[in-house]
Amino acid sequence: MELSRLVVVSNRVAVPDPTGKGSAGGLAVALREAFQAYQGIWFGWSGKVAAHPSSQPKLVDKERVQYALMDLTSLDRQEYYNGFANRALWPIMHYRIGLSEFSRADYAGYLRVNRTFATALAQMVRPDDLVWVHDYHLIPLAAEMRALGLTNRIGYFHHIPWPAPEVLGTLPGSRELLRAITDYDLVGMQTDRDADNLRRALMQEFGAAQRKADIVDLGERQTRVKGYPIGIDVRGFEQAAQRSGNHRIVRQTAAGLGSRQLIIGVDRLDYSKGIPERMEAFERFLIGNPDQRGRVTYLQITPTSRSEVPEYATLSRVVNETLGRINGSLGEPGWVPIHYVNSTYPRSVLAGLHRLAKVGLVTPMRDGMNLVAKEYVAAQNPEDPGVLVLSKFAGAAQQLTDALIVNPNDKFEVAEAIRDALYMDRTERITRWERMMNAIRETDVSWWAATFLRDLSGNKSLGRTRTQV
Ligand code: GDG
Repeated sequence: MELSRLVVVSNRVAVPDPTGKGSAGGLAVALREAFQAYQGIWFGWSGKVAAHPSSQPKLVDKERVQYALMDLTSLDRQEYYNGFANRALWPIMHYRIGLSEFSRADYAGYLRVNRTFATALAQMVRPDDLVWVHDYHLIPLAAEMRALGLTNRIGYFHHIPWPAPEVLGTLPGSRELLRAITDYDLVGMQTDRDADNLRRALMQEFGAAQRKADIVDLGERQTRVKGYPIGIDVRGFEQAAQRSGNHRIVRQTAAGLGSRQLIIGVDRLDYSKGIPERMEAFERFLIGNPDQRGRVTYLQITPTSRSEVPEYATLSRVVNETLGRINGSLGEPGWVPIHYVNSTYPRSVLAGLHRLAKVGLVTPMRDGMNLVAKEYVAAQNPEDPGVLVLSKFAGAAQQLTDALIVNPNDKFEVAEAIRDALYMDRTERITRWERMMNAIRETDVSWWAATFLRDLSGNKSLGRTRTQV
């Protein structure tokens, strides 16, 4: 009998680069081990646009994994990716109703790309394969696969928040998306609160019953909806931080600091991350604590992202204005309060910079999990760890309760937390850090992938009627 294979589907596919170096993203690290247990396929968009893309993926075989890469048309990219996924769904999922721009054409493009992917997948997937779909770009994928007659076990993991039903309900098409999500056997969320939001929406919209704690019953089908907090490669990040002293950038940063304390923020340029709000909180801290001027430096590392989406261009302007104003009004010759860089650094450099920083500022307005919070903790020196200031609206706050938890909408509160972090004594820092480190070790990325896949593969008893597709 052939063993079941793992078929992963995500918007973008991380093909290992030929040098083997590359900066492996979280998902690639997470799946590396899963792909050692199961032989597999990783299917998704190549990131490329073509005038007449093939309906078949380009196949690349590497290290037991077959990467299956689809090109899109530029209209697909516009409607499916920039449009519905990133201009309509992303803001709604992050509770930003006012920023959500719905367009029927974009929604049609989103469904079209999901159908194209399902059609290509249907030709590759064997009956016993486990299919694991990732993120909001691909919510209707299982429904499209079922329509083509596939009865495989299909799981979905949602990397971003799932909002309260009242918020999701403002999005045209949300009822259809909810219907489509019930075509998955297992739906994973970052937190129990997100899972609860989805279960409540299904119950309200379709009168579904809750059979067990995490199983929603719609009569002919049952879907398990459960929290699986994503983790990081704790050991790998810890080791990278320990060895990071050799990196030029880390050494130069340490030398440039002298006796100043470093505060760090690392986020994609995204309005969900609360970057201008955080800069204003730091400004408030400097105004309230004039003795700290010239004694701290806040380094904000922010690779640009989604620059074709208008709201991101606006954010870029706002960040630059806020930064310029604060540095102009509070800076002095020889001291720049905020260093802001848009470069992308190797993970080993990030790990080293986190280790140098006495305070990690992770203050998103909303975040599914936020891996940076966990990376900051993993990078610390156990003898003299820094302090994490963490937004209550990051999924990570459910686990890292020993961080200084703040409401990012209150810059006075964040400013006080920065102060408390800088003045915290070493014994308290160590106690808090040890508890956080235990939490992230217990639920590291291997645990996450293995737990999800165990539940997905053991899910047969849920009783989807295989003929009703
Ligand atoms: C989504 C959800 C959820 C950042 N700058 C550089 C760099 N990064 C890395 C970080 C971290 C990753 O990117 C970002 O992950 P986050 O979790 O912080 O945020 P999103 O990108 O929004 O991710 C989020 C996540 O999915 C996983 O499920 O936690 O809530 O929004 O690993 O270190 N990496 C490198 N150079 C950089 O300059 N190499």
